[in-house]
Amino acid sequence: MQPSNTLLQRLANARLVLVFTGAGVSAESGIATFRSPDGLWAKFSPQELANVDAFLRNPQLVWEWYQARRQAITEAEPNAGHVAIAKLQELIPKVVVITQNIDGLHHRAGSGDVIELHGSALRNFCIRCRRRYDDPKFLTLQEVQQCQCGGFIRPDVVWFGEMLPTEAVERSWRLAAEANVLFSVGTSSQVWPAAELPFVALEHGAYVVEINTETTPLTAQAHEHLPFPSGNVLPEVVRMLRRVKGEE
Ligand code: BV8
Ligand code: ZN
Repeated sequence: MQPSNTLLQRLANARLVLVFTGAGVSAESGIATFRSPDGLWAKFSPQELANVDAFLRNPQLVWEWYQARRQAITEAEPNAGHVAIAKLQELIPKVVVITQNIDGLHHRAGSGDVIELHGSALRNFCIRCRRRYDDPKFLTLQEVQQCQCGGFIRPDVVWFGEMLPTEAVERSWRLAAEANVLFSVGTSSQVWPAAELPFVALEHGAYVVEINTETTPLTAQAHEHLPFPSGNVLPEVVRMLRRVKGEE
């Protein structure tokens, strides 16, 4: 697979590159995506677990689902795709990762500027008084815990029907309007308002490249669709860009 000359030129002249990611970028780290046949939502729909009513109705069930996912996250390692995204920082003046993932793998791969649109599974807070509970022991306790105020402690993620963090949204939409290139990597582009981001970049003249083994609602509008695993494509993009910039 060869990145196009157009993409390489755009990257070589870019001031700001955004990398918008979803569960697919972590698939090669062994973390289940949502919509694949054996994915997280194969057994139940997101509405059943990833929402506050489900948590209030059955806090232990939702807590256990997150403990199982956190177990997978702590055992996972960043893959070649995450690492390549971090390496882009050496070749482009400003690279910002805007992720829908809650696994923290972009940070662990070395990305220095990561916006978590849907929060992080590595943090918790009390649903009633919002006190933070970031002690790592909460990542492994199997019983859902209660705060001194009596409220249940929940993962610091954005559930369906919940607002995204305002500061994260404002900064992401502002960056999308300024970006020279936006990669959309490993996302089915179906969950809003996050899915709107690549379209905002398109409207403002960014060169939009989708890296996804499938097609999505973004594919038809993207300038390029690279239908390969992100762990293969992204290292190739970095290698070719190094050569173009004479840094190899
Ligand atoms: C809100 C965190 C309202 C928690 C998540 C109708 C129209 C528009 C919107 C709505 C609507 N009905 C309801 C809504 C709103 C709803 C929504 O969008 N629903 C969808 C289902 C239609 N959105 C919300 O509720 C949002 N909040 O709208 O608030 C509001 C407004 C005002 C005031 C108050 C409230 C909140 C949404 C956030 C939900 N939280 N995650 C957790 O993780 O547990 S969503 C979760 O799924 C992810 O974060 C991500 O955002 C989303 C989609 O998952 P993906 O990351 O894309 O993963 P997926 O498995 O789907 O796809 C993986 C892709 O990778 C595939 O395409 C595959 O081909 C590809 N792939 C796989 N392997 C590889 C690969 N690609 C490359 N390489 C590989 N190796
Ligand atoms: Zn509390």
